[in-house]
Amino acid sequence: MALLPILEFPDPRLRTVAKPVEKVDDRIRKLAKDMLETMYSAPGIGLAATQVNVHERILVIDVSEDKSDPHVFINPEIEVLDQETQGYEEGCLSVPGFFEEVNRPAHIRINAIGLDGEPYVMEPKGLLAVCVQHEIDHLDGKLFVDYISPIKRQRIRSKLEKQQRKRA
Ligand code: GNR
Ligand code: NI
Repeated sequence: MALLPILEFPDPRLRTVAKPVEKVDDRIRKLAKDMLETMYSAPGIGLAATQVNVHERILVIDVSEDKSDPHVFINPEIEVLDQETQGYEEGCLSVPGFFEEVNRPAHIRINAIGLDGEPYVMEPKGLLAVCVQHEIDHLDGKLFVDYISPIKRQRIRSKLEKQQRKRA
């Protein structure tokens, strides 16, 4: 059991673009397990490796109410299936305490590798589709606050910096 520390905005390490996982081995399986534990403990519905300062393309998600539906996506690739978008009030463990509406494609297909090393395809809907896109953004060094107004983003940045100074 290992809980990993989560980086917080505006930490520049959150802007790192993650590299593909080359081989699904015991190191990656241990990382996925620790990420799931960290996500459940937070608690959150998703976690990208970037948030725990590991810059490889792996993310974990469970949008169930009772921790009954863990998903691990390695080297995920997203295809947008049509033009429809959905708005959702997003939060982020790396931007604690702030929530803002973000619009994203509603219908997507995900190609990824599982913990068994085998490729799989999925067409997530609703919150799962929102979350997958939010997590893939992390792997590309993006945060949900990049989609809101610069004024709001700056306000969030100042408040989090102040909190972080108090803690340090
Ligand atoms: O726990 C989380 N909740 C959430 C709510 C709406 C949209 C996205 C998310 S993901 C977030 C966990 C997190 O920060 N993952 O990167
Ligand atoms: Ni997040």
